[in-house]
Amino acid sequence: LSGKYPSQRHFPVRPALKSSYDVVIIGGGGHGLAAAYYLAKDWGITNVAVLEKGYLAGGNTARNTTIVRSNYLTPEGVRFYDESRQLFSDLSHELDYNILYSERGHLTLAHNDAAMRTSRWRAEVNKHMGVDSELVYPDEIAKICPQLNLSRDVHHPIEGALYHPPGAIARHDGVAWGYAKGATERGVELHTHTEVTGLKVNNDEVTQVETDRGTIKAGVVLQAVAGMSSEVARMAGLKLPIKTIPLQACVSEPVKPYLDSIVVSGSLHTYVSQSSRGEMVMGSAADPYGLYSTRSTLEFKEDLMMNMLELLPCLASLRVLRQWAGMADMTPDFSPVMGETPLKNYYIDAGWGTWGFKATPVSGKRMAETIATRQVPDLIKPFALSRFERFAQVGERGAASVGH
Ligand code: FAD
Ligand code: PYC
Repeated sequence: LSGKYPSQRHFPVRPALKSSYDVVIIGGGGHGLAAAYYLAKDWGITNVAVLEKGYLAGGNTARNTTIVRSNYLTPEGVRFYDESRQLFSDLSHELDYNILYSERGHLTLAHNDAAMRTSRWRAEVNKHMGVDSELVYPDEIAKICPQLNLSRDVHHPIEGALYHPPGAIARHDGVAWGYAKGATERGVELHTHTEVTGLKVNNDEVTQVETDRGTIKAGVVLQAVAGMSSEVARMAGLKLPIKTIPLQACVSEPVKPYLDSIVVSGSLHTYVSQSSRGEMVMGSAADPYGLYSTRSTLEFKEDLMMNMLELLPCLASLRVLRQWAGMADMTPDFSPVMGETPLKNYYIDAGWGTWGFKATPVSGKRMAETIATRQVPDLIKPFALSRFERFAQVGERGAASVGH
């Protein structure tokens, strides 16, 4: 590693903070970094600073279970997440960075009539929108995922499933690092360990961004801070319909490739996939209380394993290697908040709750377009903050993989 990058392999050393930028992005997670990348690449806007209070992408991007799918419930949601899935499938090539994108097939198990009905509903909406999803029954499930326990002699027998062949996983850090590398190579400045502590507002515009390294001016500000969305928006005088709730996950010790499919049971509050390095990546329902904390609990692990072992008894002898939590910014309709705010130069990318990793490419691309053109693209118009005043919610609760 010679002269150009003396102490870091992928990224330039953190520069001094300038007094002003055309665009300031608050939050150096996948979404903020993707927006910076597309601003530079698609629109030639490179006088951009990404401000990240911790280390690069150490928030929910580092903590998620990397499931990518577009089997949503509403046409607005399906269209949006499918654009992201398509961007994901070519992202290693786009970024010249291997994100280990791996199509596995995604099974959402149904254990009762209500879940079968929602699965059928999702399958029909998906097919209508050109997305590959189908309702399958136990004989087909046995062929897709022979590891599953399809016995009727359990608490909650599997009645069927929504099968979504393009469902995939990816290397979460790789996605953030690839976008960061692509952005900095084009001139974007990355300021890690730089916390935004205040926002000065004058005449419906943000005039100054205060940080623990000094104050800067910005032509446009984008907030992309996930679990801290309400707190940062409050600095700009905005109140969001968002509640922050911890979501926990864990991984097992790594084993040889064993489980191809991504398996989700909303009713049993359990999901699992096997990562490219062999760990079983497992999660459960969101914690039952709002909290700004990334501590993890024994209760989570016990509840998860109780149900997991009913679905996949073969995992019984695996040991848990790591456990952690992230902070999910939950909206009432389980859809994101994207686009304009009542402030003229302040844009928002929030409300990603338990579902936003899969949206990293599309949110970055479409928020960059919004900032560059000052026009909200049709694709993200349904997710405007103003929908909560217009009674125009985009209800995706039935397609959230984890219970809430
Ligand atoms: P983040 O990666 O959290 O980035 C926001 C950044 O803002 C953070 O790095 C934070 O440090 C920074 N920040 C906050 N405040 C400030 C400040 N004042 N100044 C400067 N910086 C600040 N989604 C899926 O699609 N599929 C999944 O399988 C999935 N599984 C999940 C599992 C778990 C356990 C969790 C917690 C979430 C999961 N999600 C999943 C949701 C997904 O992780 C998030 O929606 C997504 O990562 C949000 O990305 P982001 O870039 O907006 O946020
Ligand atoms: O959105 O698919 C998802 C998901 C799975 C686990 C957490 N989120």
